[in-house]
Amino acid sequence: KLASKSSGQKADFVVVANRLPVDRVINSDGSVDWRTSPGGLVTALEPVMRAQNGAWVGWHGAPDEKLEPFNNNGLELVPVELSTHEIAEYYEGFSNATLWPLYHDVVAHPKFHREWWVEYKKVNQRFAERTAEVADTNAVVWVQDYQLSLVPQMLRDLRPDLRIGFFLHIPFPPPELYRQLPWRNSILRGMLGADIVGFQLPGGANNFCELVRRQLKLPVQRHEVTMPDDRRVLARAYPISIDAQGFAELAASAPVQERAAQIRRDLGNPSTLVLGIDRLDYTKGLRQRLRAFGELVSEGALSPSDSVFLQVANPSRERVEEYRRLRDDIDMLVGRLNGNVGTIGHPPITYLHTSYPREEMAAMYVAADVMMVTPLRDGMNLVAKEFVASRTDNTGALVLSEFAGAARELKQAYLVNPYDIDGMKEGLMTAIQDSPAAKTKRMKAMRKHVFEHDINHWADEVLRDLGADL
Ligand code: GDG
Repeated sequence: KLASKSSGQKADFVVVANRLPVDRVINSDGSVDWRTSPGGLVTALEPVMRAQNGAWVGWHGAPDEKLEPFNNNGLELVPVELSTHEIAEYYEGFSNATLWPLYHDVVAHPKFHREWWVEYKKVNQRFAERTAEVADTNAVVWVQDYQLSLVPQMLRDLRPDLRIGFFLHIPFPPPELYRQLPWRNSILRGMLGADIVGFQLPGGANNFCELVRRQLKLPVQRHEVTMPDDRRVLARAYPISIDAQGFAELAASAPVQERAAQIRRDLGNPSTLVLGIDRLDYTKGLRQRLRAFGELVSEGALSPSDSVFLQVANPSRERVEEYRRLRDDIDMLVGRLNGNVGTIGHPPITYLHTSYPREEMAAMYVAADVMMVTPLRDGMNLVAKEFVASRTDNTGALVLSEFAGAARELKQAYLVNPYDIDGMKEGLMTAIQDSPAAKTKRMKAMRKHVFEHDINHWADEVLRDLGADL
């Protein structure tokens, strides 16, 4: 039986997420290393993990492989094994082809398969069991995201002594949509196993409370649910953020500044560089954004000889059918637009289907004149905040979808409705043509907000409510 932590000790603070925050690298001599993936969550929680004798429970990324707990750079990692079949049904199926589209306004059709649900329950139970083994008496456990929404109650059944938090990184949909889910009540009950249920926006917390009231007939007052045994569950918003300081420092560094200048030169020194960076996902509004830009070029509002749209799409969920189709659609759309409106040496769209190191991302944020973040629905969208943090000289403009969680905070962005192609064209043109003074005023206000509400602020709020603050 797998022991608790690699040291044999139990943990006072446990993060539970589908993935461990590390990637395996095989060195040329065949030895194995684990590289910490540079997510905001790890950055924010690392100090707490160290100070509180923490552990992270999650899948290590390879199918059909059982690993013992191990320590990497002072982070205690507890792997959960997943079979190929479970990855297909729990992860690619129920998580990413049922819950993901359902929670994002059904912009793609959610698939409901009873076999997937069986695997989802089974895997959630395994995560709960592994966590129960690792957590010390009265420990604080923080469960992340839609892949693990049953874990809070499963864990409470095993370990009623624990203090449990749950955070949903994606939107929580309106009752009218959520109620389509055949397993709607089970998922609500799963989440209610936590003491604190966190959402990106107050709207998500409201939707949840409304459903709990309607579906489970539980009393809810001021975002506090009273359970049949009188236990209280608090549902509220904790808008996630980024390591703003870290991004600003990286962006201002000499190598990144030089690289940014190089990127502009490589693109032919356009007078307008428009940037998009997204995971290749149908929620991100890539089609609409490309169409809006393409129309502006073909109508002559933007000239292909001095306007460039740089779109980076990170490969994502490539085994899910909908994502494969999306990739083909985007390939075709980019090819068609460049074919229609490009001139020799000036394809207006530079499309890159790949991912980059953080330094390169920062250089792109610095190089751009306008950043377009136009999801059809997005829990928060960290790219928008990273762009803002990177603009240390207060230049540049952000075109932002009203349907990104970030729009609630970044009110000085050029806000657009991504379903409205004409509105998006107008928004982009305004962002390009506005006076530098107007742009600086907006950028300053957004930067102030992001620096005052960074990832540490977010983690502090959640951990305080969980009673785990330092
Ligand atoms: C989910 C929710 C919510 C992207 N490309 C590269 C790269 N990235 C990094 C970005 C950013 C992150 O990935 C993407 O975060 P987003 O928030 O934009 O989007 P999701 O992946 O959909 O995240 C979202 C988020 O969870 C957090 O709660 O905001 O709403 O959907 O940090 O910089 N990083 C590197 N290379 C890349 O090519 N290194």
